[in-house]
Amino acid sequence: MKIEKNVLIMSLFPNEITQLFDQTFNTFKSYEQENPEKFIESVSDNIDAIAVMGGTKVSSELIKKIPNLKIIANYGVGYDAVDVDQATLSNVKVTNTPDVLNDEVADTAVALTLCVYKNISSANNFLLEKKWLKSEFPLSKKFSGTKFGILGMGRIGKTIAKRIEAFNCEICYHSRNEKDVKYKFFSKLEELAEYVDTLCVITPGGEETKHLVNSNILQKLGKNGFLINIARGSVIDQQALIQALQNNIICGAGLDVFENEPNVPDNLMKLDNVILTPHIGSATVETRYDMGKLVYDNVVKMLTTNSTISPVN
Ligand code: 8YV
Repeated sequence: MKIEKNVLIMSLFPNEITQLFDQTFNTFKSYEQENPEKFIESVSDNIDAIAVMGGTKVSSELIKKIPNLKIIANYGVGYDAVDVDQATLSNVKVTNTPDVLNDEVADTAVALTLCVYKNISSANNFLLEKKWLKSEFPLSKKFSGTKFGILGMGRIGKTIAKRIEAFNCEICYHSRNEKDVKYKFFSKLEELAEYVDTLCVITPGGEETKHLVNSNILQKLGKNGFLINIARGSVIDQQALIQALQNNIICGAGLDVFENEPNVPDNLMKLDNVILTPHIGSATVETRYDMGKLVYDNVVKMLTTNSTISPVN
């Protein structure tokens, strides 16, 4: 099926998805260009749709520059890098990729949690460096049976909770409103942090949640507490976190996202009580295909029927 519409692809998608776009539409790939901005300017009059990876900025200036734009299809559930207010003003639909990544991100949250409790990364290095020949690896901390706090009880939060139940943990959460779930609700994040052993952050990014986890919350989490972040770097005051980790104000952290990624501060990388991963929460072949397919399906639906599958505005 060929649809005579023009799609601006701003980031690298899985090959099968790029092929689908190429077969269906006229595509313009700004991420392949030496000067993406200049390239977008040269084609902007013709563009009907944007397909873009979450995290790549779609500013109000960019939206205003594309007069026929109908949809910005965001590849990711988080759409904090898209200026949704401007899109709405310009009558442009924004879509995201909810649900298809719940399992994957929840799996990553569990993996980070177990890795940081059991010190898996250091244990791996210890063996590779042949230190086992001389001594035993230091004992780590037991995770099963601890108190597990979730900041954000949305679709992914619930999927994480389901998995954590298997570890016989007491599960608690904080979110703006109490949810219809069986877990203990804390209306104040501070009180949740004080109560739990692990605080797992899975709340949307953006101005509303900026630095929600600050030095005060880290103090409350305390010297036996662990912080896991698979949401957005912006939710945590990264400087305060580094200080808390350096001074044993908290015990450790598992971080998949950072404030100015892909830049990660050296003093965070130097710590041995952290496990750091390069924003791989949803990054498997299977899940990225499903996310990419939803991006493609949203674009097709919008440009053929003027409706979408997963709108955010
Ligand atoms: C993606 C994510 O890695 O869905 C999200 O919000 O953070 C991740 O699944 C990111 O959006 C890039 O596609």
